[in-house]
Amino acid sequence: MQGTILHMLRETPGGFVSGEAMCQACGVSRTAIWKHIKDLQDAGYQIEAVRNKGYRLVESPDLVTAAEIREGLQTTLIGQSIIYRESLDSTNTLAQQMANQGAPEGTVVIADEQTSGRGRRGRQWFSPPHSGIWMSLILRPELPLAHAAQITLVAAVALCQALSRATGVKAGIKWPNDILFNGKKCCGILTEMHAEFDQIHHLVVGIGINVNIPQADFPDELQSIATSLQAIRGEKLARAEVVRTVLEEFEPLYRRYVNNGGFGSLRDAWKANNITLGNRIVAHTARGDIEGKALDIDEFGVLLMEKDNGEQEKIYSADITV
Ligand code: BT5
Repeated sequence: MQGTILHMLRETPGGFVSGEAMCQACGVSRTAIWKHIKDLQDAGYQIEAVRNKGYRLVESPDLVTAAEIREGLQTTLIGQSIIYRESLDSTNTLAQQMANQGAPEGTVVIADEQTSGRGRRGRQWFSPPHSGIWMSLILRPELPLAHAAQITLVAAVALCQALSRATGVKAGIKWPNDILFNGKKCCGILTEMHAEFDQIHHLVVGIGINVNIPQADFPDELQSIATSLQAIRGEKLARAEVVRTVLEEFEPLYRRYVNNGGFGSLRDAWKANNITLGNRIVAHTARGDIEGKALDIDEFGVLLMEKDNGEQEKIYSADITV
């Protein structure tokens, strides 16, 4: 309902929309409309109300509420259900709970702030309020467990394409889960899964995007390794627009991935956006550090390295230093 009201206000930039027209569009009373307008005002929307004229939108805050994201969203699966919270410990945690309780595929859980955002291997993810995109997608692909990690690569391609389309920022993928611009990380991905026997029951793909974080606001330990779209572009961006673009880029890639049975069909798109291959890297694996050149990625998303002694090595899971 708030989405419809917002949509009507935005369709009439600078002008008034009558309360009557809103009543008709929403099928509710004037009092109900007034209550929704009050809620929107409380959320930070500046809406002018003038007797006999109606309502006028003066200014919108930069919010990532369900109503804001839905406005013009061009997807049919991802984001058909959106759960927004002002603050969460971690969107991945709530998404896992909801997935266990049967939330449908494509559900998006998003928060304005995370108090305990997490990265891989128990690391922390800096997630301040009003400035980032901290969200998790619930997916239910019918795939063997061994394929689950590839979803991170699918999301990475979607993120690069979305940043390029929504903001013009040409970022690159550092295998497997980092999106970098000029060597600094602007997005991270954390895929978590629940499996039964050898099949995926559900996946939660957590996506963090530093949008409107001034460079000086990153903590000291992140200064040299993190950046934001605002720092890159020199201006603030509308977060909801970036969210929409990410969901719109992810959906067709995900469908292709699931229907064509794997990462092979997206490999070229991944390569086109990667900044890993061809470089000397160190792969920090559970078996120790491996140094050499990143040669290629195979149709399962596995990284192929050439070690300094000329031997080739397959890297299934690691942190990479480029
Ligand atoms: C990641 O882990 O990059 C995965 C980040 C996923 C975050 C999303 S937000 C929504 C969802 N809910 C969650 O709780 N998480 C997901 P990893 O590759 O392990 O990188 C973590 C490292 O990145 C940290 O140890 C820091 O060095 C650095 N880091 C922390 N916060 C950062 C930030 N906001 N921007 C850039 N780098 C950051």
